[in-house]
Amino acid sequence: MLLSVSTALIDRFFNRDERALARAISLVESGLRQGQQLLQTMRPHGGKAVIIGITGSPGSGKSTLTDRLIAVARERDKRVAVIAVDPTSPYSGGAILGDRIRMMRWHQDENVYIRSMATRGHLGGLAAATLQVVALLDAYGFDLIFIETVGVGQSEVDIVEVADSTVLVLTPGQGDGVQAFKAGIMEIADIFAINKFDLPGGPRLKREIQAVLELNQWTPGSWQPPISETIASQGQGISELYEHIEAHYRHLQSSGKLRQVKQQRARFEIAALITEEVRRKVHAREQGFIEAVLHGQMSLEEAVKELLRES
Ligand SMILES: Nc1nc2c(ncn2[C@@H]2O[C@H](COP(=O)(O)OP(=O)(O)OP(=O)(O)O)[C@@H](O)[C@H]2O)c(=O)[nH]1
Ligand SMILES: [Mg+2]
Repeated sequence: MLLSVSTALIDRFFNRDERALARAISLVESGLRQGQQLLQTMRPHGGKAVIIGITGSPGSGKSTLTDRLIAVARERDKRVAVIAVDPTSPYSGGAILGDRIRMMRWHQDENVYIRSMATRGHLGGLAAATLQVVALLDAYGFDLIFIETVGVGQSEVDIVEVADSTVLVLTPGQGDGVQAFKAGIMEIADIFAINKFDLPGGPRLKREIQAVLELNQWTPGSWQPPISETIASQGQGISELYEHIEAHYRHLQSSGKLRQVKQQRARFEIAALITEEVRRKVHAREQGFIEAVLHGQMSLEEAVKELLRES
């Protein structure tokens, strides 16, 4: 039997009942039909939130920065949600607990919502699930949604694909600048935050980033990524970082790029679901089909066509 979502849940959601939000998120995360129905009901009410990706290596201070950014946002009376994508990396074993404790102080504030996402068992993968949760948080009425995730490219959520603005957090003295350059992740930053500026090597890292940025050809009206110097643990440089985020959003609006970013997000979400669907189909195919491909009786192209044809 196909259960439909109760109208009571929807009413409570729109009345900003946090438990209804949590329930809605669980339903969406579960990948059940009900979750998708719910999402469909909520989605038209969204589209207003600013989505900010916070990324950088493990331990660079992303959670501490996010916590400080929440404080600035609350001073400005913004409603804030944070999605902490559970790191899969072995270094970050205790990170989730750390994040919880750090951000615990927001527990009593009904305008702050913090949620971590587990890395497994999502319809369409973690990236799609994260986006679906973002859509719910947006519809619920959060003004700012932060997504914290470790690394770029290799990570399960490609933050560039999903955020309006990406803040790349680098730290001095660990060759972070060089590594970021080598890994080709400099381009993903709309804003740089050199965190732990209290440690030696901050100015040097800043010069390295500037040198790389200068290699780019700037056309009039293009966005030049600003570099913030922050000491998140002491709350320094945070307002400036916040202002850079606001400025970038204004740039997206005035240049018409915001629309492109949103379209890109929808594309990503659709593609993630298709990928998952196709993967499921491939794994469900009988041995004969797979053997035919293996022994060259059926070309890869034919196999793909056949899989895509069946619905
Ligand atoms: N010296 C110094 N330490 C900092 C600064 N910001 C954060 N830290 C410390 O760095 C450690 C890691 O901070 P987190 O905010 O947990 O870093 P993270 O990037 O969220 O870490 P993961 O989620 O595990 O990748 C903590 O012990 C912080 O107190 C800073 O500006 N200076
Ligand atoms: Mg963290």
